[in-house]
Amino acid sequence: MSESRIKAQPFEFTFNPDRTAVMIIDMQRDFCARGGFGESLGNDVTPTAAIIPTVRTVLDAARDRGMFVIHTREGHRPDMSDVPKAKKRRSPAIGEEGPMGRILIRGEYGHDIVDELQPRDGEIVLDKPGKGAFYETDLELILRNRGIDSLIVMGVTTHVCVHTTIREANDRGYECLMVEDGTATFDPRDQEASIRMINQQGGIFGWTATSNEVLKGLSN
Ligand code: TIU
Repeated sequence: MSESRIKAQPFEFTFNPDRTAVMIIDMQRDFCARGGFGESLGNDVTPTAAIIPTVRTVLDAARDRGMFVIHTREGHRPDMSDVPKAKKRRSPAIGEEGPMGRILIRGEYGHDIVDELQPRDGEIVLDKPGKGAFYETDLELILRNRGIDSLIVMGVTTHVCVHTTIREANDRGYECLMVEDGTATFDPRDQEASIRMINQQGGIFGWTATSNEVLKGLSN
């Protein structure tokens, strides 16, 4: 397949859809629904829940295009043997019982992806213990085996798991585009800064674009 183009910041993003993965970061109930990990940290989940329809629209366009799709989930083993003490100290709710099950624990209702964005057969679901999707996962192997060189990234939260993943990917040589309105922070003040931090300095970590521009690029 030939090269596609997306109007983006700081300049046009060109990509080959056959070598591009759409990554959806941590669109879990724990971050998008009441009573989960996000709320346990003192946040309002309204902004993270609000992007679900936009993420779904871009995801469906990528599916129609036959692109490779990866969903990530932040979480830990039920015995919590993979939770660093330092993480538990500053996120004490991890492992505690909540209205959606034990917070941020694999297999619990709250840990799973929201209904609207449930993975389909053939899509990768990647469980990660940290904020970045490369740390202690087989993501790099999966991308290499599939010949992926570019990532279109959506999900939550922009400044935490989305940024960490894009920064890890950028250092590994992947070209990343972050969908501006397909990502969200709990505090809206952090969203604008997060977008600027990706596309500043000539695209120091990659590109950003609106979902409208991404949809145009996926359809041409
Ligand atoms: N706290 C916060 O903003 N985010 C996280 O802890 N994890 C993710 O971003 N997924």
